[in-house]
Amino acid sequence: MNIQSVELKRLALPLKSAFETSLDRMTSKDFILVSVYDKDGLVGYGESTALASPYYNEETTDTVWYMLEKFLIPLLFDSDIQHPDDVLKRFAPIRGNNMAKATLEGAVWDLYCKEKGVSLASRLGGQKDMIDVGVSIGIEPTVDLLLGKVDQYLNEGYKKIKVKIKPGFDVSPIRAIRDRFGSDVPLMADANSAYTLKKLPIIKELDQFGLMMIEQPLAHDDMIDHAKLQREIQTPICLDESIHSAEDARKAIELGSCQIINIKIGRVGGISEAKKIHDICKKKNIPVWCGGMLESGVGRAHNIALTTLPNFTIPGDTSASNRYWEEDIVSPEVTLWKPGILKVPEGPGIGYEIKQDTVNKYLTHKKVYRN
Ligand code: OSB
Ligand code: MG
Repeated sequence: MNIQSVELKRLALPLKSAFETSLDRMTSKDFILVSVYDKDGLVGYGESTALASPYYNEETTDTVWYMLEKFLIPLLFDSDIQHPDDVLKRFAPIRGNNMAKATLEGAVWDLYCKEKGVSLASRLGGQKDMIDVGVSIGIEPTVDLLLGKVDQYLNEGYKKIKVKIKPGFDVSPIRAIRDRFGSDVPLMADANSAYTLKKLPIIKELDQFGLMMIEQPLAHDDMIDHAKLQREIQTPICLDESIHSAEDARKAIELGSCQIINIKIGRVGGISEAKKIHDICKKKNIPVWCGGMLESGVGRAHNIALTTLPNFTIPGDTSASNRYWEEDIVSPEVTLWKPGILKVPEGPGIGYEIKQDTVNKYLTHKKVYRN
């Protein structure tokens, strides 16, 4: 592919409103935008999905920058890359740091598709020209404020309402949503690992609400207790934090730890690995959906392309730009085409342009590396 240079830009993009989980409270997204240039001046874009603090997983925006500069960019420059799948193979000797790896790999996928003049979605084998999407709502200060947000997003047509829960903010908000909006609302809860099997009675109460699924109720590194829990409840368990690779997915399915998997490109180390997980789950009849990490339009564009694969049968967390930002860094912004539906862009690569003036407005740090 003749990669000539890599540029890292660190941005701090303010969220419209704070996003709180059982782990953390975020008011802006601090991330790295990576641009990979080839000899013809074509450019591929990627975005780091790590958060500023190591509470969701062990990576942070600082560790991603460090890994890119110290190890991953030098490895990319080591010799020519023929295909984006080669990137993760080359990174394989480095343990972990999946979000750092995926940042660069995503940019190489975009560049590769632009060189071929095809969209990322079609190159991955995607067959949809539109995707159903949902919305992930953080823990709100009161149940009333949460109900207001649910109302707003249902009016916008989002096809899945995911609410964050934690001990002390679980049964009451879920009951309130069911009481106000009825049992037909496609509703799920994400605990971000906030429970243990000692809280089984609470989880059994949640089991009464006909939720689509409960996401990552137990420890981030557990598969055994999730399997025990799945045997105790009807609601499907969906794993997020526990799945870092296709091998993890295989083991979780074999153990019965989940019935659904949330695929996040960053968490699993890139698009090539995400596609492998998709394929394994498809074979085993485990539906998947695309999770999110409050990405800007660049990360969302990669998520949209991935979601066009056939086993993404459950609406993901890829919401429109205006759910997160006053101003996104892509043009056109990600907007709902019809209620709860995003159109898959047809242009080459990720199919969105970058608004450089907006990037520069939120830029905090920048560096260029030459091959
Ligand atoms: O657990 O899925 C999660 C955001 C940050 C960290 C973890 C999670 C999330 C989300 C947001 O749920 C999904 C999105 O809208 O990007
Ligand atoms: Mg989650």
